Amino acid sequence: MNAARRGGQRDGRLGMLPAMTSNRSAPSHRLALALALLLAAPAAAVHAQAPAPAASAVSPVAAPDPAFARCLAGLKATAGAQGVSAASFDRFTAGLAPDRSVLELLDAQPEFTTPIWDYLAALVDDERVADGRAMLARHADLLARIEARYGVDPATVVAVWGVESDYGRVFGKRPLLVSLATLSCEGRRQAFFRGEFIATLKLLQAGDIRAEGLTGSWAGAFGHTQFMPSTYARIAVDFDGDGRRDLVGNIADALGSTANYLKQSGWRSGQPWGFEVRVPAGFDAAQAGRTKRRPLSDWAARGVRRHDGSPLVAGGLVADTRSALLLPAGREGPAFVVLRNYDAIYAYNAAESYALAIAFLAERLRGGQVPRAPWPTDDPGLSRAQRRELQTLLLARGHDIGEVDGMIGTNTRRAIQAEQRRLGLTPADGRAGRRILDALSRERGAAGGS
Ligand SMILES: [Ca+2]
Repeated sequence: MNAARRGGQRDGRLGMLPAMTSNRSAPSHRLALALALLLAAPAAAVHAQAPAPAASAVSPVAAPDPAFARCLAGLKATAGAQGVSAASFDRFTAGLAPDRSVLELLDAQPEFTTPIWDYLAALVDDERVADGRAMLARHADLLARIEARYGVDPATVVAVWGVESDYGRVFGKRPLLVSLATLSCEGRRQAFFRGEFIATLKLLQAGDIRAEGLTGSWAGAFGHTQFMPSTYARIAVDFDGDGRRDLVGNIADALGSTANYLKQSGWRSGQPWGFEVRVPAGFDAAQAGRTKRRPLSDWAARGVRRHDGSPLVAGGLVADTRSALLLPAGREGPAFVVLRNYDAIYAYNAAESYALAIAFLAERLRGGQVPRAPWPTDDPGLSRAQRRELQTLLLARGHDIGEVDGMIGTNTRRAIQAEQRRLGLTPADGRAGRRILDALSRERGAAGGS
């Protein structure tokens, strides 16, 4: 559902800022929010000192802004042709002024890359598992009705919710219409964002959502499920039957719509997303990849086994079940065979790290554990609790990193880098990993004991 987020990630490394993809051609979605949560206050902080984008020669102080006003007038005509009344348009755009900081985000290049194990350590941590189990219990009846209608199991639906908005805690802070109007009138994706802006106006006019306090990610994903507006228009359902499709204020609608999205993306009821496997010595890594699909029996013939040693073709799966093999961190890391339901999750947000986070979180919500094989690193990633612990240690060392929020932003990275240099740790890359956390913890423990 969201179209705009998620960084392109290859070879187990994740770009920090989203590449834009079309919602239509690739029903992708919104991971920017998750990324922003994890990786930092990315852009605003990172690019605060960047030169102003060349495109905006206009003053950011938007008193009378004739170019923007002309653009809005054009949008009014286009929206009118699509059924948005003049009265609605005027009402929802009254006083609208551009916020050009979103243009910097649109053009931002990733400043850091993040290993997949860092991404997963924060998205699938003990807190999110505990919170998710609480949600499974609290909404058990609702989730059972959703499963009955769409065939998607409760753990998967709740896992998407947990990754998208931390179970409704984080919707994005930017006024939605401001961001979308700005991106509709300036920058390099105007045609795409005009569609999203008009889709938002239609949702407002229909009464599905309310304009007051409507916020989202800088690129326009919003609500519990972080759908882009056009995805919302296409996929959202009024699950509680009150006449509105409300993915901002109504959990039943939000979770029902998540399940509807997965169903529309080809979800197979009763099938797993996939499972962890072992590949034989000498396995050709070039065979791996989500789109290199083969019958399950082909992988078995190549010596691939489930991680527990049992055969691939089992548990309701048949020899010609379509499947692909993933090596998210290369041959030295965990391996997975994935099925159609993995593709359905991937459709929600086209990033491998994102789809794996959903799959792994769902697995843990069911009481399982994945992956069992270790990631190929001697400096593992940190949970959000560990990130907060690291930030607390950095504050105690006198670094000005703002508040302890578990988000690794530019200031935290710089502080980590300074500490890595002081302690002689290499590489001094500013990455928040176990090694720097342990080193600072030990040091403080020793200081406290003396
Ligand atoms: Ca409703």
